[in-house]
Amino acid sequence: MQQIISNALVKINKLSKTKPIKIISHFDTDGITSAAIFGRMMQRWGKTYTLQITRELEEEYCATLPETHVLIFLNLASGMLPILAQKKTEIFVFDHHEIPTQIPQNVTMINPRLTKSEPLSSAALCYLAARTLNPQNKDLAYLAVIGMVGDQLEKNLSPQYEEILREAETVVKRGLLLYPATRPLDKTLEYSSNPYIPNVTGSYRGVLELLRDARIPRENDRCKTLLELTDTEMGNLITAIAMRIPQRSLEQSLGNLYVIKFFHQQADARELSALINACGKMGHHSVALAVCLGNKIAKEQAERLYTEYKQQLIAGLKYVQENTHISGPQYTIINAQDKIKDTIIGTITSMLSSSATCEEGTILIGLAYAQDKIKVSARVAGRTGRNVREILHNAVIKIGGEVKGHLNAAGCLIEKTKEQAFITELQASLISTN
Ligand SMILES: [Mn+2]
Repeated sequence: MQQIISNALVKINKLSKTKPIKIISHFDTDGITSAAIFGRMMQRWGKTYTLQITRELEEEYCATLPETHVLIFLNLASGMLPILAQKKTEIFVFDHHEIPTQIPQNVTMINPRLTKSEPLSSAALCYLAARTLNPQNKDLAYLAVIGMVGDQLEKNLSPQYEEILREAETVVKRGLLLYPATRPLDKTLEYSSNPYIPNVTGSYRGVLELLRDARIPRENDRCKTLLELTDTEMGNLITAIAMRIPQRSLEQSLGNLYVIKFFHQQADARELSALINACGKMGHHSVALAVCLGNKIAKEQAERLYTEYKQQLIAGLKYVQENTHISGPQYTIINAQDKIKDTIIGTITSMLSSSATCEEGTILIGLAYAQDKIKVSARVAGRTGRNVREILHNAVIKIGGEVKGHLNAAGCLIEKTKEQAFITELQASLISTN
């Protein structure tokens, strides 16, 4: 990987002397942290560049990208190589997604899948590039940690990540994945939706009972944070929660907590990832980028967007709870129309499918209007091997639409005029695979 990165940097350096550079990155946490690292690296390198964050890399969007520029893609484009091949300019792709087709002549690919090396997020690739160029860029390691958490690559830590964590001076602690781990535990528990703990989430009295069961003492009239718990206290807390939620949710909620330095304070990388993700989802990409690079005003704006985003999620969950949906054997179709935003329908279906009340093997499909289209998100509860990508694929064959995603999480966009036709096809597809 190191050799591929070094070669790419040499090429970029050479090209930058005759051509302007345009960076295109994805709007999720990994994409935004990638852009922040790469942008700062370019700035310190003395290179000028323009940067664009995009939600999706569609053919139409690709057509708008100027051939007068060297194009650098971060956290996307591995799946779009045939389209990139048509662009008459040099292209670099720093990405970790699957490469389904041959790499065209004009594309330099920086992707860990090429070398069978360990999985790395795009932010980690960008960080390795930045570090190669200038040791001063080691101060950007915290962004690679946020990107890692954003892409959920933290469960099986590879040696490369161990090194990045050290360089970011990360505090790693095993335990319960409630966040932020830096906030007094009573508050974190009260607002915990993942895992959702019956009679504790949303109930301060329930929180106090749980804390009593777990024998977690108060200190100076303040509840300890997760980060401050001793190993015994952490163990007791997990036992007390295990009595209240199903085994499946508990297993998903155990792992490493990562605490990094951010704005001169200790901060939970998961919380920061959620904050950046929220800004991206709400369409405020420049706020998200500025937060990554330490802008104080942007941080305040981001906090407001994050709160608003969480409120939208809660309103969406409430809508789902209070309305009836199309359901059949082991499936539910939530046709939210304009009641839930297209940018959060995926998150809502994910949250519902991992909740304790959702039976293993159940398929959840959410539909939300996205201007003249409908955004469709499909998820399956648990790891049963039921293939939601295929189910969606079979449903859109007749009506049109490209399915993206994988076995247990997939999505697509369909024409709004095909709403009823799609639901009919979808039900047929669901029943035939059950
Ligand atoms: Mn990624």
